[in-house]
Amino acid sequence: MINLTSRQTRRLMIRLGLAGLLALALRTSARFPGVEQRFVEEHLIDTGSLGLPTNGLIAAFGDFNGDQLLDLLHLSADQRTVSVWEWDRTKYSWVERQQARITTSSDFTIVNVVPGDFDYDGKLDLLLMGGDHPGGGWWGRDDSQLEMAVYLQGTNGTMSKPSHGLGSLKKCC
Ligand SMILES: [Ca+2]
Ligand SMILES: [Ca+2]
Repeated sequence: MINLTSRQTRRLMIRLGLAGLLALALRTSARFPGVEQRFVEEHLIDTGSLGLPTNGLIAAFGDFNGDQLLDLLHLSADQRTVSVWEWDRTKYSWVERQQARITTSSDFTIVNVVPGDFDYDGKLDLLLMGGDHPGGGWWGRDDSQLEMAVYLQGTNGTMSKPSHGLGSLKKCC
């Protein structure tokens, strides 16, 4: 058995403590980049289109089919077609619900898409805003008039425009 004086015991404890800190520091440094890298860079991952069209834009979001997965509302580049794209978790891709596609007449350019359940039946409907020459948006021109049209979702997922219109808004003064 080794007999240590209190001074030697204190030195030994300090050395053990320093050795422990050194070991901890070496172990911690392995978590930082450059020692044991799991990730090469930090940046957004290009996943491709995931089935979505490469032109136009995503105009709105909503759970269109009620499966609690967020779906996308795509507006075509000519601003005359709105299509519903549902997320398919098995394919890991967006799939268009073709029966829900809405194409407006040539005198209705869409400037806004507002999803909502407008008839309170539990199915998501669409309010389209636009016009023949909507200009620079809501307050774009003095003579601009904004038309609105509601499309209700049917039982089979189709979209239908009700026979009665919502009218229009016109900038005044
Ligand atoms: Ca959904
Ligand atoms: Ca509805």
